[in-house]
Amino acid sequence: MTSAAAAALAAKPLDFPPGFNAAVPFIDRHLAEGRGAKVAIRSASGEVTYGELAERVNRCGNALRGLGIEPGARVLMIVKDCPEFFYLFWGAIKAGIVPVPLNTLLRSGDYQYMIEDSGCAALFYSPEFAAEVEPALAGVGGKLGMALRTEGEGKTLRSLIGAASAELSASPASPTAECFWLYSSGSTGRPKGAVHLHRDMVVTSQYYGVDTLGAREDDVFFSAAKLFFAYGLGNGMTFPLWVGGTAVLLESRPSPDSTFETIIRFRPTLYFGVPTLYAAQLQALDQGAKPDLSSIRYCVSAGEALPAEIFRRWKEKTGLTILDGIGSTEALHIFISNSGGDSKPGSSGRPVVGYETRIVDDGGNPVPVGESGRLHIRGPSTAAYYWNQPEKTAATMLADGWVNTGDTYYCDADGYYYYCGRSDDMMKVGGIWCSPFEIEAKLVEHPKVFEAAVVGRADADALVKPEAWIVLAEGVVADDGVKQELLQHCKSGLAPYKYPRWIHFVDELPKTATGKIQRFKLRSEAASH
Ligand code: 3UK
Repeated sequence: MTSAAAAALAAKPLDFPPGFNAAVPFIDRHLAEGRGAKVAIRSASGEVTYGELAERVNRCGNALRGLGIEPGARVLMIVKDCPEFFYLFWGAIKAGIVPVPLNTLLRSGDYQYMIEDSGCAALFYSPEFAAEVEPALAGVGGKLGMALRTEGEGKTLRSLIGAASAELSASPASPTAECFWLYSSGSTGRPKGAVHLHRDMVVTSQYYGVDTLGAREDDVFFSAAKLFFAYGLGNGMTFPLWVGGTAVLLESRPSPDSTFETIIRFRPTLYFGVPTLYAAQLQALDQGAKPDLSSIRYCVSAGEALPAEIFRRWKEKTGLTILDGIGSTEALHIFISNSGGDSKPGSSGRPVVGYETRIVDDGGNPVPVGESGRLHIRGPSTAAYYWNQPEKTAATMLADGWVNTGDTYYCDADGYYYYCGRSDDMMKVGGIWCSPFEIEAKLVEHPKVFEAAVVGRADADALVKPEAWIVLAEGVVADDGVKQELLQHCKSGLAPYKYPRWIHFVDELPKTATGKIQRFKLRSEAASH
């Protein structure tokens, strides 16, 4: 039997009662199970018990209905990691409304696109993001029914929650009814809304959270990856709510300082990071930081491949094991993973229970063990489709429930999976999607740029970052001043993680006879630098 088949076999069937609404097991169940007084959420601004959480979710669901938002309508969330994120997400779901958390690092143009694409009924945002959100609201004009800040002066989500009724019965749904969306970026074109179902969070919480990671009721979860990522949404919200544990939230940007402070103060038992952050934290440790990490049972990494060297140095410095696993927005969470008793540094691990995997060649035929090919996965948490994108849906969501991950992988004789790269031009920067074409488009917008090509280059920690090769416009002199000007141009117009870390000025770009940029030549050029 292949390891994939064995894993799928080991999965316990999940039980969904008639009319199943995901808010019932994640929120309401804890009252029935006597956890009302237990702390569900802990952050610098205080604590929220399971009892308070359930009540505020009800109030929020009623507030949304009171605003005239109909069941099935989408509400966009541009919300920092705070208790209101929970109230809004679960209040919507319980009321039959579809929440759509968005990346809070994006720019107004991205938000304007998502408002129009989703056809949402409302948008809620933390005041911190007003500078990018409000121009988007102005840009869509009358097309959006309503936008409200979560907190602050006047009418806000918080004031509405305070005034709404505390009683709400869950809107009847089903395991395969539409529940929430998450946007995922593509290499060309705009982000796609992946439509997830009511069962999906149950599947990821049980099969990865409990059965693979070993999460339990006495765990305290801290995810440096934000709740708006599928990764953070699981780590920092659905896993703790599934096992009746405690979620620790950090509102601000996850830096080595802020994450160490949070760990010292709240003593999490499970910590979730991305490779770039582990690398930065290691640097802080090398420079003398001595945080008490003794509360942590396991560290988890996902979003991009964890270099074996970071795994090794972290273990040496902290004594802690980082469990690398690959997940995706489409699968909702991790589907191939290392685990406590079963890990191989440098690999993504083995398939998570409940998921099947196959590695195929360009013709769709399985490749022999040890050979690389395209990774396809199948499991009960994958998105049903991309909103409004039948072609992209068909290219990714294949026949019989298989999903094309877009990743190239090989599997060794022991059943461990190794990441070899993407089959498109997309790159992960700090665990977040980054399209080279988007950075190129921003660069050529600048009058001093004639042509630009962006490729991924590995930094000293073996983590990929964007590198730009630029042909300047006629008569422009290549000097440090132009470099700074172009960097500033990128930083002000793109999400903050998308600027090129290296800029090279060249006389021309390598091209094919038909004028296509030969990125592979730039990549090998980069490798020889
Ligand atoms: C890449 C990895 C190698 C890979 C995610 C955990 O990253 C998540 O979702 P996204 O939709 O990106 C998916 C893509 O990211 N990737 C993620 N993890 C790894 N590559 N090793 C890894 N460990 O290209 C994949 O196709 O942003 C991660 C849980 C939920 C998630 N959504």
